[in-house]
Amino acid sequence: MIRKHLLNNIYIADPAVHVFDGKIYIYPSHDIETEVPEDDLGSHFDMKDYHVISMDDIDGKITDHGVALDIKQVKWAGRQMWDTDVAFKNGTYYLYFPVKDKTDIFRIGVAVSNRPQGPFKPLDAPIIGSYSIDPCVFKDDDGTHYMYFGGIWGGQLQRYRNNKAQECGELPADNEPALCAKVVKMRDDMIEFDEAPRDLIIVDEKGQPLLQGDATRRFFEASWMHKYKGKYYFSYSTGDTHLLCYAIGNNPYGPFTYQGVILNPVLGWTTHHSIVEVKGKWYLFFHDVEPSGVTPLRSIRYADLNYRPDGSIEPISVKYK
Ligand code: FUB
Repeated sequence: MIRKHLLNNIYIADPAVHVFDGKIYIYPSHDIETEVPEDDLGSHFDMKDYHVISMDDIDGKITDHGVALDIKQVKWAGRQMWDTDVAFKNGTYYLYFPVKDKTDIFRIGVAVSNRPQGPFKPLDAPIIGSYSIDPCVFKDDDGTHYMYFGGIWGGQLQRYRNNKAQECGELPADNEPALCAKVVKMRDDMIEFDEAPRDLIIVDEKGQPLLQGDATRRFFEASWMHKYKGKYYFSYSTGDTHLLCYAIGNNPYGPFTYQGVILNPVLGWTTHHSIVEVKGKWYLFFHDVEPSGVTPLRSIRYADLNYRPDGSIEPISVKYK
């Protein structure tokens, strides 16, 4: 079943969803009306703060907890607060957020709170060695946390190779291996990387890395990781082909083998999601622009996510009137 949109007095997108203390917390981007014209770099996504939303239960009461972090609190920030995620360790909630610094380069910052709904206090500088967008922080069963991140085009991932900024960052040619999302183990204190970010390689059914020209399967942005029956499911958006896809691996670093589509194109240019288990049932949270009808003003909804007996996911399609 695909539910209606969560809230009608605020535009929210890029849902990262977690269950903390038995309650569902949604950490979204907060879309706002803007005069900035639309372009391929996503300049029209000019967000300035984050709200935290909670749900007492699936289909339960929804609460908007208000501003949890404002760009004005972040000393090093320039503009555009994009997709965030939150992790919990030893009594502290860590909010990871990508924002452009004052030189217009995306970095990933950290803000902390002792409550899941915030407010969050940002640290003075971004994570050393961080770049690009869309952090997702996954806790493995042994308690180790890994960050998955990256996004091409406006997400600036094409500007980097081997974690170093290039003089002229360009996408690989269509017949070359696709640009990869990144995966990195978090340090014990959760505020820095514990190693250099690694390429997250997605291979096809023959074990060959997906190519850049394989636009309906290669990575674009919106990383999410979840574990199902001992396997690691990496899911992501294909961006300009508007699909949410997934690939399966045997460990947090991969390689991951491409499996298929989770969500067919929704209304709006971007598609972005998270997958969460609540009381033994699985859900896909995602956004579309059905309420507003315009690209930069998105709204979150969710659907039941069903696994087949072989562990594959039944693709979801939203039917619009
Ligand atoms: O919300 C801004 C950007 O749009 C996100 O970072 C991308 O994943 C896309 O949803």
